[in-house]
Amino acid sequence: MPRYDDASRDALAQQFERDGFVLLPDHFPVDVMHRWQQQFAPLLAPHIGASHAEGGNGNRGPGRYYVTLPFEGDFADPAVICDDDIVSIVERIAGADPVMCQLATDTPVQGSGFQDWHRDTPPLFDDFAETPSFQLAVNFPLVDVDERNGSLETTRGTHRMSRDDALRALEAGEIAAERVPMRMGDVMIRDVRGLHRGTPNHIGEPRPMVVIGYSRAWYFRPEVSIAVPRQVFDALPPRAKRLLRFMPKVDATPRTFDESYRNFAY
Ligand SMILES: O=C(O)CCC(=O)C(=O)O
Repeated sequence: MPRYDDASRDALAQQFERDGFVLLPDHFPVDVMHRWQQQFAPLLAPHIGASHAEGGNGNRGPGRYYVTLPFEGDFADPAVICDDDIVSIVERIAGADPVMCQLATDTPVQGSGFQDWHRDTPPLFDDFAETPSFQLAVNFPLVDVDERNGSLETTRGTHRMSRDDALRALEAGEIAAERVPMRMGDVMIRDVRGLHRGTPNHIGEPRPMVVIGYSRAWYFRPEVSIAVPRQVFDALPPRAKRLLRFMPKVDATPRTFDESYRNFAY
């Protein structure tokens, strides 16, 4: 059931334009998030096990793991991946007919530290940082998140600044660093050019944060993709099929993924 009318969606899109991110509190039912959490735990476990054997280095730095979700079952639930409020806000920000191109998780565990401040993508053009938004991340946590277990730290307005200008402004105290606590069910929509960093998880429980990537209709991200089993695709509603139109269709859900996606250079 949509929770926002057109005027509220417009207001959220305007807030996004200003800040580079927007929060939708209590958006997804908590029982749905619990189901995702339960199904995610066995997918994370082998990564932690393997990295423990190698000294605890995750594929995103110490104690930090990027894990792709298989596109099936709850992870392919149209009520989540093409939620009407979210897609309508994404369309207001990134134009009509967007694409969905990423379904994964970021999980710091105990032993993780502060990441370097970064953006997740370079600007479209060199020396011209201020284009409208073209790549968005929709984030939602599978546990309650606060300063104990690694809330995202971010900045407002830096999605429309060059990385160097944003770093300079942050260092000069002209813009503030802001921790974003989130509860299960909360959703954040953010421009991935906003300067941000992961923070340490100090407790013994992993802190999974789902990331769904949506981009402008014409934008292709070779570094990520979603392998969509044909059977799952065929059962999706038209809007979800449209979002996934450029994603590879496969006979069976892959069980291993290339998790080498990196972004620290930006
Ligand atoms: O997990 C987080 O809170 C942030 C992770 C992040 O920004 C990254 O790995 O690029």
